[in-house]
Amino acid sequence: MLRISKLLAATFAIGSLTIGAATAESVLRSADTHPDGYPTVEAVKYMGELLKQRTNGRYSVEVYHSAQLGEEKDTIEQTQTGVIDLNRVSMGPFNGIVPETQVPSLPYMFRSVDQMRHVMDGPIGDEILKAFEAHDLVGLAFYDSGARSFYNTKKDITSIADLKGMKFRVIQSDVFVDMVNALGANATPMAYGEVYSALETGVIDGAENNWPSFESAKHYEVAKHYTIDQHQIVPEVLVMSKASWEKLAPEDQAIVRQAAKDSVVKMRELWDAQEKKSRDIVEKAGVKISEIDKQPLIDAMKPVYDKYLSTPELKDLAARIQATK
Ligand code: GTR
Repeated sequence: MLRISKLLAATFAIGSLTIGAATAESVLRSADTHPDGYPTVEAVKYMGELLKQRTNGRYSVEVYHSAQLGEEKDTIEQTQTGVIDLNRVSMGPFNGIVPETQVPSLPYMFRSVDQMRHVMDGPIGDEILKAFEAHDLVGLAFYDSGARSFYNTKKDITSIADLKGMKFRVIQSDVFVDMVNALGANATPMAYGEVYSALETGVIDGAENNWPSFESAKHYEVAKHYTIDQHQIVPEVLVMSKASWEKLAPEDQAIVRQAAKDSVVKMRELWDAQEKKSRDIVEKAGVKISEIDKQPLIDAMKPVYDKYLSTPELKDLAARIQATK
């Protein structure tokens, strides 16, 4: 009885944790905008399984996929206040909160997905994870998001001039807004869940994302032109609410952190397979894929870099990323 009541007390102490009827286990609530089966959703579920095994069932994770807990901007706030325990989000919506996330979000900052993985797996990644702590969050691990490219409902884009005047939805981040505007197009920041109907009704001409998002959000049904410009390789991040974190015993904190790190390997396997599957689905559905010379786009980013690499620390972070093989 004592044991049960202790468990219950521990359970209630953690913001949104709920109680499993038979086991008195504590369930961490985790948010994700993507549908069930998407690599990020499956990776967090896997992390939850590891956590359950390693705490002998005391903790587990329930993933609320498909934006059930809200759009990314809102779920981030709820994670900061401890209403949501865990959150898997793109770095983009963190750009206005954690300045260090602006650097890996800059267009053409990484040369390849491999280089991005290498950077985020090393000391630079640890440093950026740590930066979340000043903002009521604990950075646990980075996931992948491949490369983001433009797609639209109107035409094939084969040169920078084709982007002129087109209206593209972007993540709610000034880095993304400035990137699109610097290319001569017009940026419309908007929540992910609104993009499909905005494309369909012509509120926007296009958006930008990786293959799995373009496919799973069904944007390809309405936007039939995809340009491989790969302007951003933006890592995704799994964060925990600091409020939830601080209620865990130190040994449980270590188990959570390790389970999150261990889920990265799983995520990458799933991601690599999903990119191929998603590209195949959209190609079969008749999406026209075009190539573009990236150099003029890279050159156009100079003012964006000047604006965001605004302190010696951020400049140094960028230089260290670029110097990593
Ligand atoms: C996806 C990312 C999501 C979300 C989405 C968007 O690539 O995985 O977390 O940020 O992009 O464009 O809103």
